[in-house]
Amino acid sequence: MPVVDAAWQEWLRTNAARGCTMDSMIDAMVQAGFAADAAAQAVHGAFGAFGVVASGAAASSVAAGGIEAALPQTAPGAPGVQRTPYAYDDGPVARGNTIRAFDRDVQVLMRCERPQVIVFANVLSPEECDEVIERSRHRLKRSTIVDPATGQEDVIRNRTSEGIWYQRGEDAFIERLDQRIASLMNWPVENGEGLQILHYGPTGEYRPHFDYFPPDQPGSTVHTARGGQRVATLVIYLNDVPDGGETIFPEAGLSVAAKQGGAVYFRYMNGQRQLDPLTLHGGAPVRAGDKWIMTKWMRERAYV
Ligand code: PD2
Ligand code: ZN
Repeated sequence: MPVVDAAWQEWLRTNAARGCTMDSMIDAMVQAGFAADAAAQAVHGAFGAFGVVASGAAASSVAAGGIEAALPQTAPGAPGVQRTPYAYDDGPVARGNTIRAFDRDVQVLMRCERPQVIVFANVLSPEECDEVIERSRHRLKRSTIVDPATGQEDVIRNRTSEGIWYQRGEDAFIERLDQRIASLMNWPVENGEGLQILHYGPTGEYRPHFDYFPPDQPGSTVHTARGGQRVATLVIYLNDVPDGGETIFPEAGLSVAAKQGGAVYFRYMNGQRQLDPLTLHGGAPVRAGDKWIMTKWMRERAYV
């Protein structure tokens, strides 16, 4: 069984401060191999230690089937203070079962409304996936994560993968992928960060987290200064993972299998600039083979 080491303590602290529910954190720890009572004890300790207000009403409404997203929103400067529930407005992605995305027809396999998640097939061809992998294989570096307190990027054990970034429009091939992805997400190409390629080996994982920058943490300012907050993510799978490696949404009970050329989209900022805590998500441990993904994060404004 794993132990609550320094990396887990950091995970407990940041997720409690970001407004995650106790239930979701206990679930994530149990998925990672902790006994339920040990997970509950660690999570309760984190909420006590960091003075975060847990909302029993929020947790029970989700357990009862998620009728409304009544999870606490975190007010700037006041972690865990309950604000209004996240309001689900219409997202930008086109309706229909097939979406013409710049130069390619993309199939919609599944849509979830709360949280807003869409699963696609055929975003990239197998040849394009292989080309991205081959271009990236020799340039990988151990992935980093943003420390919410300082805004600095650190290598930490919550994310066991290696990655590289491609600048937006870096060459004709990347430019075409940027255009297709922006068209599919129906968001300006200028608002996109560069594409990030990640490789996970056997057992590699990315523990549950939010892609948005926590609004109440001082370290976020340096990131939101360029283009504002992140609003939505597209994770594209570049290979088939034989076992494990799903993208998981523990609050929603959703799991998306990694199939080559397919993708998962999720949107977490609405028109009122609220952030959706149900988009807590992670990359489950790879149980066989390895896993390659390409990620696009979209911002509120042009990312320069
Ligand atoms: O590898 C994934 O499935 C995954 C899951 C959650 C990647 C990311 N987040 C990410 O790159 O933000
Ligand atoms: Zn993520």
